[in-house]
Amino acid sequence: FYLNGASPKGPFVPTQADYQKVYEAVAQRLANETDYDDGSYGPVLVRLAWHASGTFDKETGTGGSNGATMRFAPESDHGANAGLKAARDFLEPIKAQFPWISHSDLWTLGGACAIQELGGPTIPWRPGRQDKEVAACTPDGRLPDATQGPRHIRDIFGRMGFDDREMVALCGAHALGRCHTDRSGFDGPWNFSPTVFSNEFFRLLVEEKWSHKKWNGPTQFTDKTTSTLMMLPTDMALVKDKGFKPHVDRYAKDSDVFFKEFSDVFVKLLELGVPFEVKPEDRFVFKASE
Ligand code: HIF
Repeated sequence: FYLNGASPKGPFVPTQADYQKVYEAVAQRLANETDYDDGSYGPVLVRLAWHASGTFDKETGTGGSNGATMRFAPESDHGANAGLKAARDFLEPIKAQFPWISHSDLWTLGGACAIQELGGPTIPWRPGRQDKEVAACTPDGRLPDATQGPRHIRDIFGRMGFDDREMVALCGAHALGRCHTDRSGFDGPWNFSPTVFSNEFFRLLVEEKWSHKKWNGPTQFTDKTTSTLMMLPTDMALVKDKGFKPHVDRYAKDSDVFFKEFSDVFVKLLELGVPFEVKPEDRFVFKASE
């Protein structure tokens, strides 16, 4: 018996076609498992890929997607990661089907797949991440706190190596999914189509009137027109801050510009701290489902 798809001929070396098969298996499972949340695991897969990557610290080179240390406590129990077990469990049957792929590669590929399958831009992706042991778990506090303002956003994303424009572009991913009171304490979706990737997050930020939600939960904002949508304090920071606002306006106006800039910055996020052998120009562009 041979581990990880190895054969008598030697170790199994997956090709782009093998990774495309993993992509298709994730896409197929996304299409089948519609009995979850707003009808798709896509948003929570994007959140898993981001929380696996967003622990990166450029000073020490620690954290990032290389390692998939969120498999272990204490990282899996960090408050910011509440609810991500749903995403990790969703991907386990895929891991069983393709045992040669690392969890770290699978979690990031899952995020790229979800963005593409939900109608977003292509997210070119390359393999090369290796799972690490529990000792590589990152300390709590590396992921952002939604109750904070612009300085905190710059502290957290600056630590990963992003500039203002990139921070705003990333934030457009809040077009997807929703907040859950039993996970973060916040409640509701950012727009009316939480399973479609779009620039709606920016359009609504600019065009809607937002006021404090009257409730017993943490401070969040609600739209004047329907009182069903939400913005986090960190989301509102993007329109209040002079450095961020011009980019919000650009993305609200031009979906193509947002898609392009978002793709570049999400690719960068998923690759933070990974020692790749595959060159950037050889990234795989997965074919999305019809
Ligand atoms: Fe989120 N984010 N995020 N986020 N996020 C939540 C949900 C999602 C922040 C806070 C929250 C990014 C940045 C930040 C997604 C993707 C990305 C929730 C709700 C909170 C509180 C969790 C829950 O209750 O289930 C903060 C403070 C961020 C820094 C500004 C990224 C850019 C937008 C990096 C990003 O890609 C996605 C997708 C979800 C929806 C998950 C779901 O289960 O539907």
